[in-house]
Amino acid sequence: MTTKLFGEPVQRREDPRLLTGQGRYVDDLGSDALAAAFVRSPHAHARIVDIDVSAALDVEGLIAIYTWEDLPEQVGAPLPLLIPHPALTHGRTAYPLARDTVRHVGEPVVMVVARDRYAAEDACDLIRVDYEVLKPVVGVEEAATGVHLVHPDVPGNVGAHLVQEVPSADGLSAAQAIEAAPHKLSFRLDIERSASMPLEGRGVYARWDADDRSLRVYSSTQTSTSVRMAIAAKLGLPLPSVEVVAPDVGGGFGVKIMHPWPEEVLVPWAAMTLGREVKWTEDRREHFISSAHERGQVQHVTVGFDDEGRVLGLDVRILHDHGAYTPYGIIVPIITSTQLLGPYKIGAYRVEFSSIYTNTVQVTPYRGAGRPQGVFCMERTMDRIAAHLGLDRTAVREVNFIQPDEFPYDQGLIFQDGRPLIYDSGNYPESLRMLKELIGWDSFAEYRAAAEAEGRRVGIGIGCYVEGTGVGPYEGGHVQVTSDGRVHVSTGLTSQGQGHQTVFAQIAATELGVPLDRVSVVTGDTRRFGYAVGTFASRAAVMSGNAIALACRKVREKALRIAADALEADPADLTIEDGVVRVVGSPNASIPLATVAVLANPLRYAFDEEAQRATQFSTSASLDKPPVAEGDEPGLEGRDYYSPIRSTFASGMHAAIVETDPETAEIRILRYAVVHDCGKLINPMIVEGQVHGGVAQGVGGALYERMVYDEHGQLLNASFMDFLMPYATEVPRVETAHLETPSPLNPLGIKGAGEAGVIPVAAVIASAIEDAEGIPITRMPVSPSELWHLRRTHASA
Ligand code: MCN
Repeated sequence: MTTKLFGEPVQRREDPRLLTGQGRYVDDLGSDALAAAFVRSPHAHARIVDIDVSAALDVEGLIAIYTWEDLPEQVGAPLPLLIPHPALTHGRTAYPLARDTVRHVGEPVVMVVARDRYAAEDACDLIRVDYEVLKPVVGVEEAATGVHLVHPDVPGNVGAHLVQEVPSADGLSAAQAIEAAPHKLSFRLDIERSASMPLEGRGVYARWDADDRSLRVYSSTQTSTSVRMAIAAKLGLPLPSVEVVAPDVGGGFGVKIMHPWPEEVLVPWAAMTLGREVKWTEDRREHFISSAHERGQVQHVTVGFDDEGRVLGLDVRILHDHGAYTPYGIIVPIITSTQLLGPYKIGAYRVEFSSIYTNTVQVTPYRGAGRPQGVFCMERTMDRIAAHLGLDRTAVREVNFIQPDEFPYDQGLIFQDGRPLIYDSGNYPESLRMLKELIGWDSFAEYRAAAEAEGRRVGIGIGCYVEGTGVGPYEGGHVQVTSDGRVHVSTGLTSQGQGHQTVFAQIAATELGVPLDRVSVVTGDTRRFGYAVGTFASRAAVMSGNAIALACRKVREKALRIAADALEADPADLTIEDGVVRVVGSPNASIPLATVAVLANPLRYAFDEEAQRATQFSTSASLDKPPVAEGDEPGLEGRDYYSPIRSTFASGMHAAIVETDPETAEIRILRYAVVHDCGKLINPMIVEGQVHGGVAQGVGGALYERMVYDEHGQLLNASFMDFLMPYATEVPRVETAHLETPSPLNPLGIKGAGEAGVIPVAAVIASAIEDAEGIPITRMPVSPSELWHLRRTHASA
């Protein structure tokens, strides 16, 4: 490798285009397409008695109205359950249009297609749906009583129940270890429901080509290949007749991994049925009430520990509010329960969760996916232990850390895919040392004293996490060098703003020894790459990054072989620099990679004179061989896949200093520090951006964002007027330091980074507020009015 771009803080190449309004999102396409709109349920739980569309038929510009009855069998069948699990004994998914019962406000009931969105919405307004309202089941604890049911055939509203138990080294169960421990504490910890709010909502635009019976679909998705497979299966089309393109996607944060969404089936089906282009663009209210939420867990913790704070036994019981359906299986509570232990090795562990149906929007993974809840549990527990023993909070963490020489470390737990949860590498004591230095942990007492002297109330908090990243099963990369010396990279997963155009180009440029501006990258287009999984679980860098590197290595090897032939040199003596293959130590012996690409194709189409001259002489050596040798292929291109045996574990630690107003209880974050370890960094600037974005979302989850349902299952704050998100004014400057412990599991030594920023924030802010106030913080988010009430309750207790 000579053109070393891996590891450099290269500016994001996609930004000038995106920041100057030249991005192309789904709604920018198909300006002549028909518009789809949906009649959605106003009730949380109701039986559909009758649907009367007659008044809507007169709307000018109306093209079609569809109810469930109008859908062909396969299109109208329930949507797939994407990740089954043996513990999910009662998995349920929705019909694309409600069949006879609606189970949350916002569930689609009727689809209207019209000349434009105005006409479509007018028609929706005139459609009358008669409902027999049923008792809504709201609130996970009420739902768990099973008195009223969301699905009549799911007893107790329990979709899944899972217990995992890891005994201590000396064979004690968690209950026995807790019983035998010198100290014991029990408490409850809640995280409220929230959701991802990408700037661009969901959207689908479909074009049917009647001549060759093919469908082109543009979807604002994180998983274009899976959407393609789902559409082909649902619509009964051969896979090659369906292409799905994710154009620019204005954020996803998990919500766009669900596939297919009802609209992703219905819009293409309508396009095919009507022989017209059809488009649907989600509005913000639809995003609130018809997409997906997450977080939303009640957690009961019992912990036993020794005098130094060493955890001897831990018992966690989780009630997970799954909403009305389980399209994504039980991945969220599985992640909470298996990654909750974080960087700690503890004595014995028992975790149990029940996944409970309620008449609310379904739950699917949102950035961090179950980890913020788990980290809240574990880190609040560490703080409680420290408070109980009168120890420094960092000392309690330190005594429980897995040590650097203990990797690979098996937590004894089984993940969603049935594989054991094994941490590959890390250095937690060093992370903590770096964090304490960065935030000034040891000198905080002086800062506090000075602040108190001014009548200010401040506190410091900490939170640690690990994150399994780069999950399989696979991802691929294709790399082609063309005769103009350009390098075209494609991979099937999609981009929503993570900077893949830049990092994948950095990898290819480094591997092939070409300048960055020679490399172009295509993601999320099934026309270019058909086999892929998608962008979620902080996997793109690990999965596609390594696949692209492996594909480049194939191309490099072929390029060196061809160049060695042409230069009459040994491939081992060759290097590629700035797009030119050179013989090391012979400055005049060189051949441009562009010419090598011409030589690689026996058709020999060279468009510039130098390449034409260079390619004329080299056929003679192969007179006794066919132009394309057996096992070879024409062209300078290669494809490879990366498929890991298990995830790699990124980790990090955050600390914050907060100030709480003694009178108004307003909470301000004064400083926020992050030490982050995602193995080898491809681009430190992009990773910092990812961490900053994650922290901003975490601040939202800690202080502002929550879904407020009333007892009727109505979402009371389904707009940006009422659902508070932090502005730049509420997000502190994030001070970041990187630690690099390479992953031994993949060729590039990298771990994921995309979710890390969000994971510990609620725990860290809770820790800091608790430190400032001296009041236990057990529920997040916490608002100033809640803090004010907590103060009063605490004072009177
Ligand atoms: N990176 C790096 N070096 C590493 C690891 C990562 O330079 N050692 C870079 C990657 O190359 C990539 C970025 O950091 O450009 C994030 O990498 P990765 O951890 O692989 O995450 P993904 O690219 O798979 O992105 C998914 C992740 C998830 S799960 C959510 S949710 C999320 C997130 O990314 N959604 C996002 N970040 C987002 N950022 C934006 N702008 N929009 C979203 O919707």
